[in-house]
Amino acid sequence: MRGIDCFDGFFEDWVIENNVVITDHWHGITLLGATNCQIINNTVVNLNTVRPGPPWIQIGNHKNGSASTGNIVRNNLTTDLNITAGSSTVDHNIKFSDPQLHFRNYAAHDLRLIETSTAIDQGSLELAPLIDHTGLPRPLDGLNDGEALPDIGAHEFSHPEKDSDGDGMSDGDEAVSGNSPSDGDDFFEVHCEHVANE
Ligand SMILES: [Ca+2]
Ligand SMILES: [Ca+2]
Ligand SMILES: [Ca+2]
Repeated sequence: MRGIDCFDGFFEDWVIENNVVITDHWHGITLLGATNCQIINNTVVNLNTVRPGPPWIQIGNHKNGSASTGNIVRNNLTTDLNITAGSSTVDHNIKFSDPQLHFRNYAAHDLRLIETSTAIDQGSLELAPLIDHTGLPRPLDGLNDGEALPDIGAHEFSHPEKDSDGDGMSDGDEAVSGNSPSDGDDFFEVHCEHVANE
């Protein structure tokens, strides 16, 4: 089965961001005939190791041979890239083969990043979406080194100790509880009141 695959361009000014594509075909995200499109902060992984695949992010010529121009492919975590020369600005992408190096539970399709992933804080701020695939704010300081930068891929890592908004809850805990790690007025607390018997 193919992913986000569009073969009959021209596609103009499309923004494809924050998608998680898990497929057993070459076409993870494909635009054939693209003008000024943006493919940013997506995660594209292989469903299995059987051919066809592994899946790629592709920008190629229109099927009539006309060139694609002015596109941007950035901050993507993908098993392959297939970008026709001259069609696109291509930067801050990671091409990987071993999913165990990046994802919490690849077998169960939980593609949130693990703390040791080299994708954390390695993205470009330029045109990066301000939330991730799950709605978490982006960028977060996933390395806890004082600099909040976007991660590569669809998911932003929330550090288990970093407290970006200073509300007493770590980014990691806020991601679990469903609070915002960038809003100091949004946090989770339990109030216990002692009621004495009279
Ligand atoms: Ca980050
Ligand atoms: Ca916090
Ligand atoms: Ca908060």
